Amino acid sequence: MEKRIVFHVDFDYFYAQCEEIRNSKIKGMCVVVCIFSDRGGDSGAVATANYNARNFGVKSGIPIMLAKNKLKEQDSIFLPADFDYYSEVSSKAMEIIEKYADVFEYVGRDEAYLDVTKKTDGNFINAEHLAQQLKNDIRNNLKLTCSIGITPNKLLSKIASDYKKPDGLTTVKSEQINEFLSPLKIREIPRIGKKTEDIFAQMNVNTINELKKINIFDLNKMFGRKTGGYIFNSSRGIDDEMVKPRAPTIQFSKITTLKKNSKELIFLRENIEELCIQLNKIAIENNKMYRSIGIQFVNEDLTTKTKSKMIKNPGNNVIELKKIVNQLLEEALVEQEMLVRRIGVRISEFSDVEGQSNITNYF
Ligand code: DCP
Ligand code: CA
Ligand code: CA
Repeated sequence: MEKRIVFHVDFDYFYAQCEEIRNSKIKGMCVVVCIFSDRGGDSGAVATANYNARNFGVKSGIPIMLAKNKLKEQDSIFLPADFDYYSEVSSKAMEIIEKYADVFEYVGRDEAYLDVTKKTDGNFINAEHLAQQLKNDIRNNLKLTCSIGITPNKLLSKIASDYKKPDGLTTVKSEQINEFLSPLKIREIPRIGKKTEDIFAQMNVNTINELKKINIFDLNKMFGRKTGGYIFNSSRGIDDEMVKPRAPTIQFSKITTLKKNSKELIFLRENIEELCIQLNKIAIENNKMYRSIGIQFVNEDLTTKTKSKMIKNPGNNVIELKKIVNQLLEEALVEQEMLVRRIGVRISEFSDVEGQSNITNYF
């Protein structure tokens, strides 16, 4: 296979950094973004935390209660996750990033792969300059920092972007692959989780260098041919997977928990029309017109129901939005037996409003 240069871009402590962007006053504090469960109080889990908070052992997935305990002596702030806002920041950043790629592959809200082989003439010095420009571009426009791995393939770039965080830039050329991988914990290999790590730990295999000493036949015996082959290749930095063109499917949505559970048209209409106003405002602020409109119920038993509709011409007129949403609401209420607990609206299938910049005018 021909030599390639691939970037993996990953935004640093993403949700928590988004919160710092909209309120710079919290920047020196321990910032913890929480997903509160519906049970109220402090029940729920930490989505992510900034690096100040991580110093005290706060990380993704731990109970909010535990995080509060770890930070009780610190200057800290606990915020509820605001997914719509993080999606907005993400789509602005992705719009900037994709311009740097020959091929752009969106992976999720906070990461993407870029094939930059042509743009850089396959030269790693050019690639480092390009990556630095990319970092500057999103920092200047959005105040967002990211970490980038620059290597000959997706696997290595994913590991490299995680190597020096936050605000990192790590290059691994073909001839450096061995020395880069050898000392790393096997857990650094994507898809090797705690279970696999434990299996190897029992065999006294902890680093990638040690992993490389196990031959392919034994790996196949332990994990089957597919996973065995993956582990064998990964520990040697081998990965032929191409960067595939993939754009984010962006959408904006608003959802609210109703004051009381209900399936009464008038009450639901009042609530959903308020969401239409907020959502349409976001579309206008982002210079977006939409073609797809949808509504969602979260029922009292937490099951969901959705209805959506495509309109002929892209638009962002709030009266039109309310009209369609009301139609969808009436349709959804036919045969609705359960009471509705949360109600939401979503818009997608965007096109840009011509003639205006839609990146820099938001913050
Ligand atoms: N996330 C979550 N729950 C998890 C893990 C992650 O809700 N258990 C969310 C919050 C993160 C985002 O996904 O901000 C991206 O996840 P990352 O694993 O990339 O972690 P961060 O971006 O927060 O931190 P960093 O990349 O700096 O390590
Ligand atoms: Ca991240
Ligand atoms: Ca990530």
